[in-house]
Amino acid sequence: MKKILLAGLCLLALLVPALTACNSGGNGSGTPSENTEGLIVIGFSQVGAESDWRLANTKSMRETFTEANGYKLILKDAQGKLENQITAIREFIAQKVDYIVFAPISEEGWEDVLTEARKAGIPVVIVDRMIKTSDDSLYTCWVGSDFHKEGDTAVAWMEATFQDKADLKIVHLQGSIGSSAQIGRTDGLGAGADRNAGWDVIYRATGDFTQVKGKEVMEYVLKQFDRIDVLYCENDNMAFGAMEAMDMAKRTYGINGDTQIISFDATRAGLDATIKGKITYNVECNPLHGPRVEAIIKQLEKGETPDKLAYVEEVAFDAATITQEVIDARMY
Ligand code: GZL
Repeated sequence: MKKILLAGLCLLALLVPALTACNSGGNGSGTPSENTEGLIVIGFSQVGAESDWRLANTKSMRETFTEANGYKLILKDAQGKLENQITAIREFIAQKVDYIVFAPISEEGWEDVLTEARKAGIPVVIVDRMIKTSDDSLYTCWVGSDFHKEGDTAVAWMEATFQDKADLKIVHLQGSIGSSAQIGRTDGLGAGADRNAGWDVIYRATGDFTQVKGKEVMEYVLKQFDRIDVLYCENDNMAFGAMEAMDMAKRTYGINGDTQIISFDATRAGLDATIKGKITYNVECNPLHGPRVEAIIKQLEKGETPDKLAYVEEVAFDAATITQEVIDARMY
């Protein structure tokens, strides 16, 4: 009898998780699956996987919000589409997650879905980029970079470095149009061009923060312009694509070349290009937001009130002074 009973209990033990698993989220009931018992459920809508920066950002979130740390992370990759982010946030609302976290692909278009999240009583933490809204009660708090400061840092370096040049022919490779990162970095260059009469932005286009599009745009540019003094590139991956195009066109760049490349993100690959003198100046944009978002959620869990806006400290790297020790000491 005992053996039969034990066998029965073992069989039941095997069945229960399987049944639970079958019901986990698949029943459309809108409740997180039972296997999140005791875990804080985080719905995270990520822009996509367009750049090294984005991959490092996603990695930071995954490494922070683990079940071992007490979280269930539901990560949705929007593949670069605003409508996918809005759909994901609606799914998180239906699943009654504990927190909604998202990196907004663009600044516009969030009022309706964030109003729905507020009605559902789900705190929203915005990470990385920002949204444009007149009602900041639509989100609990934000953590990310000061993109205008990043642009200003790059332009201050340009003004110091090129102060003796009568004129400067500049090509501007923009990030995804409408994203805070693009807006801030573009505004920085715009203000610099307004202040420096000799600066001439001879061409401006978006490379959408990707290497493929950065190369495509630069292939076109190189056919139009023989002289490019500066390539102001709003992230490393577009700079890598532009370098590919310049290599193919046998155009020189970097500290000993005709075109000085200014980039943003300072990813590991970007800093490797900087210490090699291929990128002349690289402005950091720190992607390690996982621990920062967790600190906010821990405060909220304790009933505390985190700062509404939290800017991350960032630096910049000059090919003339960067060292391998500095690069090796970095976390990404
Ligand atoms: C910046 C981030 C930008 C990076 C790009 O915080 O939003 O998006 O600069 C990334 O590399 O694609």
